[in-house]
Amino acid sequence: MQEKYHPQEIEQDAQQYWENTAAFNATELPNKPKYYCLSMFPYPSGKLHMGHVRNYTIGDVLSRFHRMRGYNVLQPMGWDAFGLPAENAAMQHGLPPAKWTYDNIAYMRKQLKSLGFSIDWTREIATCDPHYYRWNQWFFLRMLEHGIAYKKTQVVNWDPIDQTVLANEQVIDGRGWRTGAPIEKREIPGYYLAITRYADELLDALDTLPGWPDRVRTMQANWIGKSHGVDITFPVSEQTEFHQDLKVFTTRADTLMGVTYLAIAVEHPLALQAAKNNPSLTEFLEECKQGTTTEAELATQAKKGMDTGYTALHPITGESIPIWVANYVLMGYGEGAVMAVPAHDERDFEFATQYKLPIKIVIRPQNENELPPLNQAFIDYGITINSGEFSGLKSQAAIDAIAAHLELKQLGKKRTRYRLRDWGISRQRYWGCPIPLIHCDRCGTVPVPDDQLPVLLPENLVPDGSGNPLAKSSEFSICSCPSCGQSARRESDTMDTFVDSSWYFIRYACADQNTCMSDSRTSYWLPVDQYIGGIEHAILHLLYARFWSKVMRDLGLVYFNEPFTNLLTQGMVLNEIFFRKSTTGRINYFNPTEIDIEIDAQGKRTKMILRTDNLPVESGGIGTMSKSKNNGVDPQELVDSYGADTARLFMMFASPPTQTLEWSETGVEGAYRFLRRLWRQVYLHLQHPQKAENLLLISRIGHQPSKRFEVNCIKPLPKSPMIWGVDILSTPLSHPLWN
Ligand code: ANZ
Ligand code: ZN
Repeated sequence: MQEKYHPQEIEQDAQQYWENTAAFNATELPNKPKYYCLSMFPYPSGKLHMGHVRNYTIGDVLSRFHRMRGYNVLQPMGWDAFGLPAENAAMQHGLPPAKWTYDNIAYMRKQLKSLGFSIDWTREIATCDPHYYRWNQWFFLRMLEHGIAYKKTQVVNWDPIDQTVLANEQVIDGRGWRTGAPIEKREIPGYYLAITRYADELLDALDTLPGWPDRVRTMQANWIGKSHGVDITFPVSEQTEFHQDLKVFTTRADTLMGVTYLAIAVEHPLALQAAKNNPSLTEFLEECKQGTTTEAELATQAKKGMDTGYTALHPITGESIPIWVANYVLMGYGEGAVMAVPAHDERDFEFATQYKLPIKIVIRPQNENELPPLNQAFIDYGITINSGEFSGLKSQAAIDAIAAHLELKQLGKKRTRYRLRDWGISRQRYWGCPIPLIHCDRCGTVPVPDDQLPVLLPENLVPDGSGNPLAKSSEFSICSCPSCGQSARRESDTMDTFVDSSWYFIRYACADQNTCMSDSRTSYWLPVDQYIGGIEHAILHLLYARFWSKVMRDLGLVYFNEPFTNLLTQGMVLNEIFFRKSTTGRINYFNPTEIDIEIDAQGKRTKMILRTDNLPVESGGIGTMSKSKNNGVDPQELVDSYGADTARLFMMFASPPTQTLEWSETGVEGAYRFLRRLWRQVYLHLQHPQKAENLLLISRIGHQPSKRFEVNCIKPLPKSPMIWGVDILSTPLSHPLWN
């Protein structure tokens, strides 16, 4: 053993040794307990960022720990390789997205290897590989056969920059999740997966997941949004040309006697009918088309509306009630119409105040001494008042009584609804998995026969920003109809990339399987014992993956109910933000590595300057490492100057895995000095074994009182004693394992 700590040499040596001995290749060993440790696979954007390093370090520590405790560990890795950034990069450089993607994968794989993660690389998956996406296509066809995949035309969120449809989940504050562009509404045909059929199971099974953070379970439950209510029919007055009654969905039938107007969505058929001979209404509906179909957005935007001039009859009193179009009513939820009760609903209150519509109080607080507020809606349950024969009831009793009454008159029915919508998977994009369908003039839409799968995505096209190059490629598009043989056209839409990530963790179990989607090895490895990734995937990815797994189960392909037994959402990596504001108000961000900071004896900052021009900069505080704030630190530089172990050690020690981690150069140096000292201790120990010292390091890195993590190091390798990172044990030091 050498005297000095030279991480680069040591690490290279160790990594080579692991590679030569296939140390981390996992095989199915029926007599050993298995531990499937999965970190969310990266998008191959070009190079690793600190978030990846943290994610994969946590996963690796858990993998090593379980390996040491006798588990048969699988820790795989792959690439979420389809998606828009590749197309955009391709446009910028005039290169096919395939080349950009594969180059990035090669570079990032090298980076991951240099970090010394104990990954089984034989199971590597790239979702853009036909061996993988072939099974997306195959399974899509099975879902089509079972009616789980189906086609419909719907108002969708259109991202004008990426020129594609986005799922509601992909619209954040009215903007595209990737481009940040304001989203427009468009009507477009596409394929949908019936995730709503699984709504109840997806919701109920959250209770079977104690290993998930409560926060994530709550987010999923809210997303599914089950609510119990009543569908109520308001007969439309005779003089209107609309010959259908207006149906609404309400969770508060107890407030029925307080309805003062009805509000319908901008796209509601009644609104369109009313607009036919009402130019200002037509104009208003047009105006509302800008914006999104998402609920969060509709709830927060300024309320706008217009009277249709139509009226409907109150189902109990027979009173005539005006029908308004309102931008806060969602076409895609309930019936696309609401009975507005301004006295007891915040949005209705705001709207009624704005348009001077009457407000009628019909619920009072349970506690008689409590007064309902005058300048806002009283939204709690209470006791009905001013409600005729239904007065004096508790809210729940009133709901039941009113529902029963309406049911007798055939004007109402209790109903359970979900906020969850079916998952639209069609994207008008090139760099994705082709939807395996063929359009024939004679036979209609024909599935590609299984023996013709995969429908290969051409890898040589270069998008130019004007729509989908697949649609323009005759080589791709023109084909013959599998059913009649006549010339036909291939579907040019590709699948949402969330499809790719919905089952990659299943494929890892049998990545080399070329005759079927999943084989018996999935029964050995799945479900995943520990999943680790960012909280940003708490809804979309995790819900889709759960849904997809359940469909695979129902079609007899896997045998578990839930794919991820335990979930850890790691905290963000933060760093200080430095900037200057130019005279025009433009903000320029500088990377923290370019800044020199002077500190006085009291530890106070006296100076912050940009090294290149010696002029002062301002601090914008601490924020998530991001490109936009230019406050990222390149993990590669860190590894190059200190070695992977320093990076890993710092990651694990600076903060508990689920908490944010503040970047600190001095922290990194501290980790490095520690490893140097440790190395020296081992060296001395080997020189003078009689002076044996216990080289245990103890540190708490977990916060849950039930799980005290403690740390043990030193894992000698045969060739030379090596210090390999840290292995984190969830057993306290008093555990017999240590004796
Ligand atoms: C009358 C009422 C009175 C309501 C009251 C609430 C409070 P959840 O629980 O989320 O399902 N609603 C129904 N359909 C809607 C749509 N398409 N767009 C916007 N809002 C809609 O909410 C159900 C409630 O949301 C319903 O109950 C309805 O307003 C509104 F004091 O009806 B309520
Ligand atoms: Zn045909």
